[in-house]
Amino acid sequence: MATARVSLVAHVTGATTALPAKQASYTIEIFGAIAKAAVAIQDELAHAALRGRLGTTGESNVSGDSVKKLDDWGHETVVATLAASRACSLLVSEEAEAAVEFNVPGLVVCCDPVDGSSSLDVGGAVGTVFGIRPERALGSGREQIAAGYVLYGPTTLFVYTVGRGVHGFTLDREKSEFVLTHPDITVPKRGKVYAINEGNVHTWHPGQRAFIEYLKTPDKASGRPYSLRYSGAMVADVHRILHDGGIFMYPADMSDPNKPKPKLRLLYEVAPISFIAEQAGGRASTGQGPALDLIATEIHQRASILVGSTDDVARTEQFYKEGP
Ligand code: AFP
Repeated sequence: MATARVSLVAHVTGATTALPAKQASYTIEIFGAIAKAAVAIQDELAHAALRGRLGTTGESNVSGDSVKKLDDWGHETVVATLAASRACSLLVSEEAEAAVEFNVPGLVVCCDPVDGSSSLDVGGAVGTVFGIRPERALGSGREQIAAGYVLYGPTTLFVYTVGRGVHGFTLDREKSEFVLTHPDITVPKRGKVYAINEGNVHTWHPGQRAFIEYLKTPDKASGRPYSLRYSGAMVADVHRILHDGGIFMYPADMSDPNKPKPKLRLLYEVAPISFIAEQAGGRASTGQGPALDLIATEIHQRASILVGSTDDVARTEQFYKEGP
């Protein structure tokens, strides 16, 4: 028997029945808007070299990263579709120093429109990441009512949670519609893959260094060594981990132990990915505790993240606690 075709918006509508009515309808509209932006972004990515959309704009964003033309274009696209949804009151975007106000009642969206920019000019996989919050951008990650990411690779995948599991949808390009293909994504309890920018090893906490050494040390009984897979685009790396298990890490630079310097952004990278990981039965930590418990006090705040299989994240925390 052929299975029924379930669209993203139909699925979100079914999954948001427990939310207050207004919140549910805003959430559905926002998912529709982000899906529309994602369809446009995947098309622009596919044709970027032909449309003169590779390279940089010459500007830097608030994080000091040089802005790629596609970063800018992705931001404008998300702004336009959210504005048209009339369901988003405020957008925090990696590409805008101040939050964008839409002057309508609605929910707050925190978004990195095109994450993994270093892969753009080489045709690598990149993503869109977002979290949705009820009233304010700042506060704990546990205030999020929804989160998701879009992975632009050989196929375009939309993965989301509203606190009722994690579900994945593949873009049917002919119909410009996301269709359910990966229901109930569950992270294996333990994996065989780690993802980290190992070039930064000399800046890590000693426990972090010892953990990576542990993963690389052969031991048949515990399935070591692990394999390293790292693309430089969090969505692509985390998606692999959610699927196959293992751990993605972006620890803080601890060159000055009194001034840890994390890199990833809390509101539109760490918090949404942590919500998704927990909902998929995995774990997300800062090394000291659950990443979702972090309280954002600034919109472009940065945070560390260790995310993936519960056993692998728990073991990293143990190394942080006990050291080498
Ligand atoms: P952008 O936000 O500039 O696109 O950077 C990507 C990213 O935030 C995340 O997606 C990657 O995992 C990480 O940075 C890669 O950083 P390194 O290049 O330092 O490994």
